[in-house]
Amino acid sequence: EGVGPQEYTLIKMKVLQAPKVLSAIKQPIYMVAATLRPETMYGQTNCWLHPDIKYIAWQTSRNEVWISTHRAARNMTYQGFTAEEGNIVVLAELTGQELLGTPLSAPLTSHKIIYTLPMLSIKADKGTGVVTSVPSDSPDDYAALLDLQKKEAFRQKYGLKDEMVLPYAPFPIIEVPTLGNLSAVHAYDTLKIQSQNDKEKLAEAKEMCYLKSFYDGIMLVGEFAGSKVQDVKKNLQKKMVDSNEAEVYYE
Ligand code: A2H
Repeated sequence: EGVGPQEYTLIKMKVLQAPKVLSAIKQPIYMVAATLRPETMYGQTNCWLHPDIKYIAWQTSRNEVWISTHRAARNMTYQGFTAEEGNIVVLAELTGQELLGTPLSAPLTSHKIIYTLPMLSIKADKGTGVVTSVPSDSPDDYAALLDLQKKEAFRQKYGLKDEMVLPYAPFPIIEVPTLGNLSAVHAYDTLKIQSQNDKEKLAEAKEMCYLKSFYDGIMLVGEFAGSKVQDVKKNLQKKMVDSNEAEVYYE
């Protein structure tokens, strides 16, 4: 990591039907996912949580309840997200496992409903512990989604219904010269990746895609279709922030 804080876009993914543990909460509830790629939100197919990580539902300063790790909530209380600086009002504590299969609505994606699914490589000490999934452009996301789609036993282990997983294929949102319009799928296939556990190859795939997509990627969808990714990243971040679908977060 470089010096100084990293800027993330926090994507607000609205809980459409709260699991029982959260049923006492009457305010709108959001899972907040930290991303470096706000321009890819057109391609969201699901939200990732780690089954064993502890999350909290906490009170923000604006009649909304957010779900993240405690660590992220603490950082956010120093960035104006709570009524009182440094003070977290915890409404519930839960594991990722308890939140799996929750239906959400997320900005920009063409899917009306997406679901929370398990990803085992999520780190508790980065971002919010909530990760939005864009399998067209993130090799990690594609690998984890394919694992769930290929293995019925894996879906069953986490109590997931087929309809939460099987209909969600990656779809083209960014054209990357030499990698095509599904760059993550291209990298996955080229490197013959087998699963989300293929750490080394996934790191290679990320390298293959990341900078090329940032510098040479062209948007294929949305109001900035035809523009370069690097020219519209900020505009798309601002558009979501202005419509209360995202925030800027530092850590
Ligand atoms: B990115 P950096 Cl399309 N654990 O968003 C594991 N991964 C996490 C995480 C956590 N706790 N928090 C965030 N991330 C992911 C989109 C995306 C991302 C695309 C392509 C590449 C990419 C959709 N997923 O990241 O270590 C999030 O996934 C490749 C680096 O802070 C976030 O952006 O650099 C990125 O990793 C942040 O990683």
